[in-house]
Amino acid sequence: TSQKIKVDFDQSSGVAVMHMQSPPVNSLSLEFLTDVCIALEKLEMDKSCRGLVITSSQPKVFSAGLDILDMYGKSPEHCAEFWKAVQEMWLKFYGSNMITIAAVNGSSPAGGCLLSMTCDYRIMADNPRYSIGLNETKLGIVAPFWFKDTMVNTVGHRTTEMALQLGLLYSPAEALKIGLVDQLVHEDQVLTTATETMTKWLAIPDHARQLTKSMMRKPTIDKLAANREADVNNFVKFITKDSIQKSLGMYLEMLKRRKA
Ligand code: CO8
Repeated sequence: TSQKIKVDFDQSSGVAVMHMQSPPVNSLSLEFLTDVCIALEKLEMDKSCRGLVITSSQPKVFSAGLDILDMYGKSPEHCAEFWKAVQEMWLKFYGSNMITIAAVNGSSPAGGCLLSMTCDYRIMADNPRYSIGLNETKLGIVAPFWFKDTMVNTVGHRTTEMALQLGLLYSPAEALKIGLVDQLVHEDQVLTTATETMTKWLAIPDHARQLTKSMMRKPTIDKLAANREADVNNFVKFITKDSIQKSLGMYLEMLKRRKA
């Protein structure tokens, strides 16, 4: 695998830990998404690997979501390639046969939140400085239907409707309350708690658990799988609009200003 992803696989437990280490904020660029997918595919094919914990090596951030620079000032062809990679990541994680646990050890906006929601269980650091949610509308963009469906499947329809319209980013305590994350622990304990939780999930026979997971998720997955091309076309048409490009440009400016 690439240097931006470190995978530690423990043969004896059958559990792999995927560390995202793409500085500064693990933004999901085309290159990074491709690497993540290759790493996941390898683990998926290894029958001895039953569980996967995904976490961040970056301080304070799990993932900043999709790399805005892959959507800003890029050709329609590039945007299409990028979006296919985003779809691929979601399809692979949401449909994984492995037990997947997100060790959310930092902020996790937008695509970062999506990635964590594809997992079977989420443990977040209880640091009130961190936030998680689908904040797309705040960037002037719209979370596509499969982002929405994933959130509905996680926290229900009404909560998703408000969260998406307002582009809400939740504190860990709020995220726990609405069920966007399953458990909060101290920052130092996120990864060890994930490993402990994994033990509980590993005790369930794989075939029964996998069929159950598939039963819950298949309708959502099938919806995108049957409409990938149309979804790419929608994205490209939307994201390359002048007005949308302008919104993204302003958002990037805001990120820089906030820093100064
Ligand atoms: N993409 C590209 N660059 C980013 C991103 C990003 N998502 N996030 C941060 N960066 C950059 C910053 O601009 C900054 O760059 P530079 O050093 O050149 O100034 C650098 O990364 C470090 O960022 P910060 O200084 O802000 O780091 P902090 O540790 O202070 O904060 C955060 C970390 C909280 C993650 C903060 O960076 C943040 O809020 N980032 C923006 C997150 C965000 O809103 N992401 C949304 C992306 S859109 C998405 O994922 C789904 C899109 C669905 C598309 C649907 C269209 C139809």
